[in-house]
Amino acid sequence: MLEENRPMPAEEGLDHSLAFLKEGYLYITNRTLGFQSDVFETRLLGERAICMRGEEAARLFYDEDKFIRFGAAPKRVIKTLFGENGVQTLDGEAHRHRKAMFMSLMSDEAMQRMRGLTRKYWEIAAKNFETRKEVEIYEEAKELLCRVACEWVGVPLEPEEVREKTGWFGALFESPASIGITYMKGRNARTKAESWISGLIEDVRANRFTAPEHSALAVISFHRDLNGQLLDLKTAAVEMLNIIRPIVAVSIYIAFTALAVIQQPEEREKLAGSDEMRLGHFIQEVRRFYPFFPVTAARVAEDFVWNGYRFEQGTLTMLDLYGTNHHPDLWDKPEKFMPDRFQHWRGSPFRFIPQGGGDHDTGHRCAGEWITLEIMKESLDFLANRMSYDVPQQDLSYSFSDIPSLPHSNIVIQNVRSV
Ligand code: HEM
Ligand code: MYR
Repeated sequence: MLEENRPMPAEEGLDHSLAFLKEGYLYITNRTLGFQSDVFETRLLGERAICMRGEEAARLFYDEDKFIRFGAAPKRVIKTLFGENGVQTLDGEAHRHRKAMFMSLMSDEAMQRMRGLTRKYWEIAAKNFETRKEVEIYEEAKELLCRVACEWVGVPLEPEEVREKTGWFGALFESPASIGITYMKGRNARTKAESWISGLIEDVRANRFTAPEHSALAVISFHRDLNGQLLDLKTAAVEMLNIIRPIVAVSIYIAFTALAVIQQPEEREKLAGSDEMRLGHFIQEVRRFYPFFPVTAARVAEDFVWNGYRFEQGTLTMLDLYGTNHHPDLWDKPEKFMPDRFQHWRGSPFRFIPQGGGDHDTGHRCAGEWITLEIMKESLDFLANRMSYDVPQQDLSYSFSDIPSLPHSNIVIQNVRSV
């Protein structure tokens, strides 16, 4: 029986932001175990905060009548990862309208183009790897995806620019949960990247540069908001970066995919025929198993009671994505890497949420989830089937405190040969 109003399990103390940074991906899980509750209250970033995990919590979190995004993302995340006034911060009609702009870019043809571009740049990269003693998969994947991303969105990129631009995009997603130099690199990268892309959008609008038809550059440059106005230049640049940056960030998944290929020889064998379904199950398990996007944040829209717990208007609320993907009630042997679990998986918008849950069009679920799958399947085929290589002794561990996490060695391979 649920009482009408029961106290939410609560962590005492003035602030637990440091514990959050220290325990990282496991901070929420650790407390749900202690409290024996998938929802608890704490204090983070100087305010009261509710943390939740699991399918029912996710269903609640994505109820737009109950939670909004305005003012939810921490300032440091806005200043590095997201940018100001981007789609992540919008609610209601304004959100749907902006989100439709993103989803209009995700046609079947656009998916196939992404797959083809990923293959093209992996083929070039693999040839290049053959000429080198060893390469770091993570660093190479970032550069490769920087080329893929720019070509896919219609942004011209000269070969000599690749290193600099890759550095900017990487800094945007490597910095949001860091302090000191790493964080400052993220801030600087945002200033530079926004200014570069704003210039390009200005050129497109003034007809000095023709964006490829149907490209993200064309669509975003000429998108009109609900009042019929073009986006201001900065916001348009923020939204361009909301596509380019996360494509480059798939490099983190590629590093973890490489780790799984190295550590799971029996699973790798099953990929030998490059069967699309097998590749698909493997990368789904990579997205479920490895820590990447830890939590997403919203604020309570209006007071309500859920399972007897009071949610007060304005309260910061974090949904644990990693913890939901490892929830023992939702997954058989959650801490084992088992791609075959996806063979009979029936799908659910709130159980498997590495890139957010709910609906792509109406909610805040990741706009790039499908292109992520295409990039990952093609990259997995290269890592498992289309290159041979040696794996020297190195530190393949990864930390649950580093956000985002990454295998410590960045995955070094040697003697690469195309097969
Ligand atoms: C939103 C994860 C790749 C574009 C999100 C959210 C997560 C996420 C967790 C927020 C969900 C929420 O707050 O409810 C990831 C991960 C990726 C990835 C782990 C792997 C690298 C991509 C790609 C794109 C993309 C390739 C390219 C278009 C977006 C956009 C949003 C978003 C535009 C905002 C959606 C909204 O607020 O409505 N992503 N994403 N992401 N993602 Fe991704
Ligand atoms: C992207 O670039 O959007 C995709 C992946 C970036 C992951 C970076 C991990 C740090 C996230 C901290 C987020 C806290 C949100 C409230």
